[in-house]
Amino acid sequence: MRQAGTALVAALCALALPACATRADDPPRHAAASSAAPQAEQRRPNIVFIMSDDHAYQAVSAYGGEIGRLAPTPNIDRIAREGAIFVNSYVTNSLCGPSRATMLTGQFSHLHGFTRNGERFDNAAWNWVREIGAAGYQTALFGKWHLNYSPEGAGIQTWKVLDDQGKYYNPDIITPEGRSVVEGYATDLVTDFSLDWLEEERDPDRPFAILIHHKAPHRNFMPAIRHLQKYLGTEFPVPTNYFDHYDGRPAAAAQEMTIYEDMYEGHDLHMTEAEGSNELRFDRWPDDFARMTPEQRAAWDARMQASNDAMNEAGLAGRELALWKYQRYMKQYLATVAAVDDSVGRVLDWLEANGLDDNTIVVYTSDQGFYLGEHGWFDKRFMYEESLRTPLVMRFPGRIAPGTRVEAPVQNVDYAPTFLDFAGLPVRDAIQGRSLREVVDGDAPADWREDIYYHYYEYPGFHSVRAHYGVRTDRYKLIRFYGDINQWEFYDLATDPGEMHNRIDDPAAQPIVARLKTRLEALRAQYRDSDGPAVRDPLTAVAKGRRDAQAAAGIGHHAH
Ligand code: SGN
Ligand code: CA
Repeated sequence: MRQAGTALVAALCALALPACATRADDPPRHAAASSAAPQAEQRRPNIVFIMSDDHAYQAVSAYGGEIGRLAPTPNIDRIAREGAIFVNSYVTNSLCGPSRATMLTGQFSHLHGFTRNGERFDNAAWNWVREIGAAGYQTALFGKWHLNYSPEGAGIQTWKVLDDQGKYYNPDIITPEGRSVVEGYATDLVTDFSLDWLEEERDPDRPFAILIHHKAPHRNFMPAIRHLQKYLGTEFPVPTNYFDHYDGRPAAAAQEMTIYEDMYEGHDLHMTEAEGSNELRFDRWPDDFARMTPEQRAAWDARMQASNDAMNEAGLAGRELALWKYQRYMKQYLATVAAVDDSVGRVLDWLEANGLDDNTIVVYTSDQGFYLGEHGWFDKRFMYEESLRTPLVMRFPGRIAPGTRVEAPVQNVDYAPTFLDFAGLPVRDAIQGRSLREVVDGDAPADWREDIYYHYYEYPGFHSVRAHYGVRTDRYKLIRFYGDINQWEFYDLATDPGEMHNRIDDPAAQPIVARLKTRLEALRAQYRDSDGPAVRDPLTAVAKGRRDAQAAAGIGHHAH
């Protein structure tokens, strides 16, 4: 695979791809990596694992959608152009804490035990960062942790984290020394912490793994001052199912996550009370704005006032107001993404300027996907496409050919084994995912998975999304919602990509539905999530998950 990859790089460079052209002055680098194989192979790669929070793949221009065209992410795209883009990248449970715990452990929620936000991750449990640290890597984490108060005891050597969800302006920062408010914009601060560590604290003679985990573009969508007006004049395309009827989908009908009704007008949409006033409308958590300095707030108001005044003057209602809210949401959300993309650019530039880009794996992903108005929603949780998918791009010069498109279905359960594998460490049995090294040449091995398993638990909870689990193949999706709703759903994504028609009762679909039900049971058994009755009582499932996680992680064998 290695040789094939190198040959492909050479072939692509011969075609003068832009990514290669910028390196024309330094042609032997990739070639040298293979001819000097014995030495190069011993040089363990650095790992830069960048993750944002709630970044929809629809808002990453490398994925080619219309939003990306209007609000491009050139630096994230650079990773894809110089490496691989995973076009079928999914999560196992579309929620922050469970996803992060999955990325750390390589296990589904029911095994690591963190099934819903508000759980507490056991920092003593096995995770890949501690493992590669023990094998000689320097490890550091900056930004969002959100698994419990801090990473204390998780075996990450250096860390500086946001408190809980993190605040956009002047966030509380927790370090081993304590907690303090640091003035600045969260995305920029997390980048500064990361670059400072790389520049000043890192031992240049040892490989490193740095986790740069942003708060943005998570709710309440507050952009940096420099980006506040970036999209104010841009009209974004309204999803065709923005005004969804939810017919045949009782769980979708019962959620509380519509842009038109469930977003807080002040807190999330930054709308003001009246023309000429800067007082925010309903603001569920006033601290996000109250903690701005007077200068920051004045700069904010100066840039937002005209738009807010125009809105108040227009006196919109009903459908018009719902459409206005969609546009305001997109403007603010995408402006927070702009700072994340700036951050990625700063990190890539730093690697290049320090000659580290060749021997460093750079990964960009999000903890899950997000709705950008599809079905009328923001937030995530559902197994419907936009939140099930998560962006994933990866660069590793000489090992991943520029412009690689990975079609194989991958999941966040695969990240831990990937990092171990690239670091030259064995993958342990308790890990349920597989190393992405097997698919980054664009050619999946014959025994690679063909479908993916998903399980969401957090109900009752924010946004009232019922617990559900399901299977997605390359074409079909079968979901079972359970708890106070017992509902199966079936979609043919080839004919109904927007998942508007639940065909579970369609006679023509029955042979496929039957096949998928069998397949779903097989997956539940394979991943050991086969405790059927637990689905009636999510709390029991959590307790079982904890027990299984401890057994799987072999707790008791590891001294921490
Ligand atoms: C907060 C948000 C919710 C969001 C959860 C989970 N409300 O509670 O809208 O679903 O986080 O997000 S907020 O107004 O406090 O931001 S997650 O990314 O942590 O899973
Ligand atoms: Ca999230």
